[in-house]
Amino acid sequence: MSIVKSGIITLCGRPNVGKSTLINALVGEKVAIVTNKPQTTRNRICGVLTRGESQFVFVDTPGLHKARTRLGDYMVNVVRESVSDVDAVVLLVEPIAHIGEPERQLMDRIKTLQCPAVLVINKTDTLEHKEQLLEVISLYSQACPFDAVVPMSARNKEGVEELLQVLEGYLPEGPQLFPEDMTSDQPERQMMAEILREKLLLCLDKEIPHGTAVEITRFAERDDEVIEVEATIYCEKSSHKGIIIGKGGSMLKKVSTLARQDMERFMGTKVYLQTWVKVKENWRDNPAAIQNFGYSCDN
Ligand SMILES: Nc1nc2c(ncn2[C@@H]2O[C@H](COP(=O)(O)OP(=O)(O)OP(=O)(O)O)[C@@H](O)[C@H]2O)c(=O)[nH]1
Ligand SMILES: [Mg+2]
Repeated sequence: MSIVKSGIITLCGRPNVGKSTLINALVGEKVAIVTNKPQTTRNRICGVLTRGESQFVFVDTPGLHKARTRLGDYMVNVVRESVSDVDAVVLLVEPIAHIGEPERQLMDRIKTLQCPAVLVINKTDTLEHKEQLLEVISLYSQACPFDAVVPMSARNKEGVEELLQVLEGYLPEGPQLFPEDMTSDQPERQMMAEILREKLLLCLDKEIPHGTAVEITRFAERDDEVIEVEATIYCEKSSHKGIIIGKGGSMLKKVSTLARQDMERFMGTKVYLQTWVKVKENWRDNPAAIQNFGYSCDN
């Protein structure tokens, strides 16, 4: 079937609201890493869904927050650039009848755009009473003229089909933008780095995982189809390095094993992963380092 409708749809919202969970549910594959820690996503990531005559290009963005580092400034800038001239915008919110600063800022921005805007109230599985949902809907509807409101549980994949049907109605006529079988614009190398960063976020506490960056220094397929991946984990302090490596290397082993298993699932073949840990002091405030780790403004 040939594509007759296509469009770009940005997902935005505060950190940890479930944007990356939603993009994975929409695309039907894991294209973005998900953790229980805020500020997981650092870059703009495209997820592509092609079905019937339509092609959706979803843009996952970092959670809008008050930046405290230059990396944070970069992330906030990614949000600003992504919530712009697109075919539709989806604002994700928690199922709480309170409008916070990130929501206020994003709604101000959405009001200036000429495209349809959808409010997604996520995590409805956490609601005890249905009336709470009505309160949230009424509060946000008064604050911003949304074209549609979709309550959902992205994690349980409830409401995802409803959202797709709403968004399909907003897709303009347009050509195929990506190959039919493509689900993400992320190169495999970058996905490997993200998977490792996800495991660091999951396994480490406090500020340490937020100060890590991953560089893939080797990515090569051997004749026996095993993929060799070499990765360097950067952290901000030598005390952090010790924690990442752990007693007798136990933490690094745990993180690397979890990452390798996910990499193998993603690549559909065996992966041989080697990891190193290095210190790059306060890299999150160092523009050259930020750029070097792939967080550059023309990304
Ligand atoms: N209960 C519940 N939890 C959810 C739902 N959707 C996402 N989560 C959880 O919320 C947490 C954050 O999810 P992410 O998808 O990483 O959130 P995000 O908005 O991409 O976060 P940042 O990248 O940090 O901005 C994870 O622990 C998810 O499992 C949902 O529908 N219900
Ligand atoms: Mg995310």
